[in-house]
Amino acid sequence: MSIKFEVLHVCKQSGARLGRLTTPHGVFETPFFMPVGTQATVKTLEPKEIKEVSEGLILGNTYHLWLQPGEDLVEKHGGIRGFMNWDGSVLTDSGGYQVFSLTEMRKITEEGVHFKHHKNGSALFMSPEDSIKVQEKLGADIIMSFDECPPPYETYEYMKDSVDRTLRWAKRGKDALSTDQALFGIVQGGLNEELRKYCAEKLIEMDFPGYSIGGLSVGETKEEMYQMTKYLNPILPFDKPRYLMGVGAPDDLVENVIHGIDMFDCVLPTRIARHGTALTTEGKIVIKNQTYEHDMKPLDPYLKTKVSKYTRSYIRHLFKAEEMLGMRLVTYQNLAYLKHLMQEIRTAIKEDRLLDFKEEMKKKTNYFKS
Ligand code: PRF
Repeated sequence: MSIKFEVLHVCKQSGARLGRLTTPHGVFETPFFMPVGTQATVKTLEPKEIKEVSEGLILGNTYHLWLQPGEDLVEKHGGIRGFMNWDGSVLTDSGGYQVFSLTEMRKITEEGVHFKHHKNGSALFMSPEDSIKVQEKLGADIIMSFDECPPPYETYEYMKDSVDRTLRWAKRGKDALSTDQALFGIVQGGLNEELRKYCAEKLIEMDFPGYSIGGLSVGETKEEMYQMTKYLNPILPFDKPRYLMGVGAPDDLVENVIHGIDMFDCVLPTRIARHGTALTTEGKIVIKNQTYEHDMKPLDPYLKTKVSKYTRSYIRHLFKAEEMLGMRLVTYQNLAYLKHLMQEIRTAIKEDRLLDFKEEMKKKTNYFKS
């Protein structure tokens, strides 16, 4: 196993954890946020810029790279890192979630999932072993078990079968692994606490180097999500990293860190950037709005970065004129803001004042208003 994790401090006010994760490609303070680089690129940014606005870890997607350009070509470049010229760390998702969220005509069998290509409709199949073999070639430091992510309001009977299958798939993936990449188990079980506990305990018996929480932020309310991370906090091993998959809105980051989460990823900051929504220390702003037509301030007056030299007025113009630079600048800003937020969260944990920090953030921003 090629990662190391230590909890360095527990916030006396909130119970949040400050830790250190060491991978073959760096040492990272937790909790942290990973930008999403689905196709071996964080959309619009060069690796040098990704470095500036991240902690040094990104997420890649097995599903997409398997389909295009294929794992063998990526392996020929020395994995995702060599392919995209990234010298930081990479985590890959297993494809489980993408198969369920992007594709239609799925048929789940014990062996794996039959489904249609999300663009050309061709017939495809992926098993837990296939996912591991592809992830070995993609070469990430941290990889994920192949899981099923069912909708949150499925029946108990469906969820129980699904969790049992996800557990069998986790075991098969673990047995198939032939590298020292760190394979995480994924806790599923929808909104049912009993099933979540059962899933977590069975995965813990299998002894993974880290545990992911899947099946959240898939249509349930924020309160339901927070309730589940709170519930799982004392069940998951204290000394292993916990990764909440696909969650990354500013309020969700703070709330879930309080419930013991160490790692996050989400397409939200980069996706909304391309539609002109900026995340700033003052809150969310929709840059295309008329309000910004004559606004001479930078996107984020309180966070100095290389995009601070442009006015809101100019960036609004770029979006109105459909110029690509607009997307790039807001992407940079949004990731820079999340990096800054996670840094502030870590400092607040260190100083035992994360609950105070949350209250200040509630007052200063619009992130907690739904
Ligand atoms: N499983 C996997 N990846 C994921 C999820 C999941 O449940 C989610 C759900 N938020 C995001 N990404 N494998």
